[in-house]
Amino acid sequence: MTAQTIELEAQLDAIRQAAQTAIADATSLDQLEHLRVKYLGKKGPIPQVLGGMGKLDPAERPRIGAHANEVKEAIQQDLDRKKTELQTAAIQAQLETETLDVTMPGVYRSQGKIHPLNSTIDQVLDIFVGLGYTVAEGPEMETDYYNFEALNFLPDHPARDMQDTLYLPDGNLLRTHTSTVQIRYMEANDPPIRVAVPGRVYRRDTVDATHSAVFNQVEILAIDEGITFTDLKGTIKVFLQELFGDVEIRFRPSFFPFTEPSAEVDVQWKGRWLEILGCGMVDPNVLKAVGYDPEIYTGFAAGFGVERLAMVLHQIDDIRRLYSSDLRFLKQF
Ligand code: 2U9
Repeated sequence: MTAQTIELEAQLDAIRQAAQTAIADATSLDQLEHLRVKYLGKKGPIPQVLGGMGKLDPAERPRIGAHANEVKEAIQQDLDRKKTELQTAAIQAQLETETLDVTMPGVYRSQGKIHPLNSTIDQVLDIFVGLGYTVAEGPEMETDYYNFEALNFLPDHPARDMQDTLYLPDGNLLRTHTSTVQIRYMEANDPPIRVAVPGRVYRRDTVDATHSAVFNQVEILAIDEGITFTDLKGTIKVFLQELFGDVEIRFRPSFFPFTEPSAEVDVQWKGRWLEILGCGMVDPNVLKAVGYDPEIYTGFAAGFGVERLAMVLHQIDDIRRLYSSDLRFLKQF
């Protein structure tokens, strides 16, 4: 071995030594990357040493080449080992700072519930959707035409007194029933139709345990060729059976401007008859108003006060409980 070979080997060993110490002292992955470039990069010390091989006896060159490879591999191994070590330490540090105390009580969030009025509306609509009805909604502010005239309320008929409401300065009014929506629906659709309409309605009423000036209705309407009072009775019977179970019901004659004949329906409830809804065959004048030919089409309609149904279903004694937002009451549902 020549002195030059010995010299180059010593240089390679010195590089290995320096790299080893620097890698051992590294404290971050950034530093480690910096050392990789410094010791193993193209501009690093090893290619420089290998550049000096030109002066060597050709027989000695493979020895230096092999030694240089050993040094590179050793440095690479040091880098890999240190990298794993630093990564493990980083995870360990993160685990220590981000410990989760699974015994800590959670943040309490009270769960909202469906209001009994809304669940009653849902129940009613579910039954009619099951019978093939479409659900429709419409505006609460209405014209005299949609609320009264199209529904066969004559201008000075006393039936208007029963449904007095708030009139707005522009002549519009707050609807007294959701029948306005069926008129709009019929104007937009040709028969046959089956529609169920939920919504808020307004009346000039003195508030007490069973009356509210704002309340909710669901109304239904079915128009087709050949519909009779028998279809109305069958539909109402199925509806009340679905809602209340097996109850006895009775139809009593009544009057509404928009139906002829009209009836009110009572159910047996706690040993007495309880009025639950109004209904009837749609008056031919109402059909004419929307352009349906009453010689071809007939139909029936019915209206339910949702509060009334909810009060019966849940044994609520005062309608005002449904509007008071008292959680002691609402939490029962
Ligand atoms: C059209 C034609 C007819 C809907 C009907 C009733 C009878 C009825 C009351 C029940 C309790 C209102 O909420 S309440 O005060 N409703 O008695 N409603 S027939 O008749 C219609 C609807 C739309 C086009």
